[in-house]
Amino acid sequence: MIGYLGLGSNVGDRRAALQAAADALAAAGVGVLASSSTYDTDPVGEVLDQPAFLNCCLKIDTALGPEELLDLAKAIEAQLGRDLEGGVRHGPRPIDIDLLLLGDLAYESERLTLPHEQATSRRFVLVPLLELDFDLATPDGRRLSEAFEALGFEEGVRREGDPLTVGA
Ligand code: PH2
Ligand code: MG
Ligand code: MG
Repeated sequence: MIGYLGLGSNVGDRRAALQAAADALAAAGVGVLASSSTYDTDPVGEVLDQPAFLNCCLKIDTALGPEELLDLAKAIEAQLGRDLEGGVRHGPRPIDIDLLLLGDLAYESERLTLPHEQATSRRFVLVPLLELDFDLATPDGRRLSEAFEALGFEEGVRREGDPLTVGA
């Protein structure tokens, strides 16, 4: 199934952390088909007083179901040094791997909602997602480009650098 992941980092060498996450996903058997450019983004949400993030999105191909893919994402976050117990919720983190879209799946469990709420509400997610595929839509047919258009411009999102290296 084709899916889209959001990667973020705002501690340490941000680009190295995003690349390490993409490499770890591929090493675990996830097909990493494409990366967006990387974007330097203003923190949004509950904790605003923290360093700027580096964000990008990956297009993936996987046979894993949503819960298995989430388990893998959490394992890679832990492997890359994210303190799963002590960290401030929504606070600074060396790596964050979020499941944004997985095929046409609308899915809800205690720990996961697909599509991810941020896939239609946050510029730091929508800019890289639309760079990868401008025709993306949610399972109910809502075009992400229209969700993007409805947002204001308050959330700063600046292109930082080239896409991550994938499929090498
Ligand atoms: N992630 C958050 C909270 N706020 N802001 C930006 N710009 N980028 C993020 O990845 C991000 C955030 C929680 O995961
Ligand atoms: Mg996140
Ligand atoms: Mg997360």
